[in-house]
Amino acid sequence: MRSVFTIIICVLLQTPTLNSDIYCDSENETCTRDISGEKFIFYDVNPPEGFNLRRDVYMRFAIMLAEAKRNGRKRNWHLVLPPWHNLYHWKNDKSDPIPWSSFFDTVLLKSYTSVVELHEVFSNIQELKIDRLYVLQNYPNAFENGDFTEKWKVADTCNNYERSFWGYKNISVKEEICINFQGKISQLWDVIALHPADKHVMFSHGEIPLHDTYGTKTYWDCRRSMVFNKQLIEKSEQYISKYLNCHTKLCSNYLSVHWRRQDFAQYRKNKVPSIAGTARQIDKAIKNFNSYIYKVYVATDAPFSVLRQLETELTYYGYTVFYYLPSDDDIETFKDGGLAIIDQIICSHAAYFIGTHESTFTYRIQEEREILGFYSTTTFNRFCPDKGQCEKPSKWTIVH
Ligand code: GFB
Repeated sequence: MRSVFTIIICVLLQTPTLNSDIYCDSENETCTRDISGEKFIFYDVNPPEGFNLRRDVYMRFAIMLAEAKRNGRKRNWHLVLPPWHNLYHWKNDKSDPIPWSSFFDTVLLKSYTSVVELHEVFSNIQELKIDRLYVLQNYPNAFENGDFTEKWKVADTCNNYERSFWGYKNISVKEEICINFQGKISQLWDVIALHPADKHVMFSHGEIPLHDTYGTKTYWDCRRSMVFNKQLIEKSEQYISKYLNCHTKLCSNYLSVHWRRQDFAQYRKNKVPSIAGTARQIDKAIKNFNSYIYKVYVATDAPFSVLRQLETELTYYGYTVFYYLPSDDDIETFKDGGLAIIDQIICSHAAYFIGTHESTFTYRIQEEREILGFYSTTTFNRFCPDKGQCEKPSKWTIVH
């Protein structure tokens, strides 16, 4: 009788907030816990990882939260968007942490699941003490006994982890726990359950947990909510309209390429083409696809002198080459991250696209084109090395 009474009280206590994932257990005395408290997941990513892998890591966390909420759980949990700070590839943006709104439409991100910018967390508090920082680390041998199994455990030894907290000096941690982790991200809920009263939980090395499911409708629902912000879209559309003379979303009059160089050209020489080989492949693709196309948009991280060499080669074939040359104002306004996004948007709208094998920058363009509705044959194309094998690109088509 006493336990039925306790359950009723607990239900009454919880109903008005509609905001708790705490299930009152009649057998223990936890019913008095604060059920109105909001809870936050923070995460960060291995410092050398670039912008476009980080976008995927975000999706893993966002989907983990959205799926739990879809099942009626974790209603008072929010995901904190880690500011963009000190990214290895962004040579000009090393100073202040950049909020997600500088790149994305955060209203749409929030419509997918409950996400907040870090500065929003600070709108209520001066100082943040994270209850538990879980430092995720790989198992020394992922394929123990020949199998990759899902597992995690509190680790006996901790790898070196340098806390930076995106440059914020008013963030600290009460306790740090190292976790060997392998497999799906939803296992993190079990890690969180180690300390159910925690309100601020952080995971470092957020890139280690994997998607529960990749390329499914769930994946694409989240992906579709990652829309670039209005200014970046407008800037890109102005360029497409003014220079490429296309005034619709699905352009028919230019080909685009993502020509990843830098570390790819240096360390993956046998996977990327030479400059002359690149021009040859572009020419071949245009002749096969639509020989009336004569405009080629090049997005690249190559030094300008190398880009000019590609331009010379393509001009020799009779093509007009376009690339986005930011003004000083553009650099100031959009920063390295925004300028790269402008390149991605312009590539997304082209009649035909060729990307760089195993570049996440290319993958995100391919996803954008799937969302726009291009035929997949115009999207999943890659540059091949001049000689040797050229694996087919993986093809992740949209699921509605
Ligand atoms: O996004 P990202 O990590 O993709 O590329 P990958 C690295 C960064 O290089 C981008 C710049 O975020 C941009 O800042 N970048 C690359 C570009 N391509 C372009 C481009 O066409 N235009 C402009 N404006 N900028 C990963 C790396 O790169 O590849 C890892 O992050 C590692 O560190 C791995 O090197 C092999 O997947 O291409």
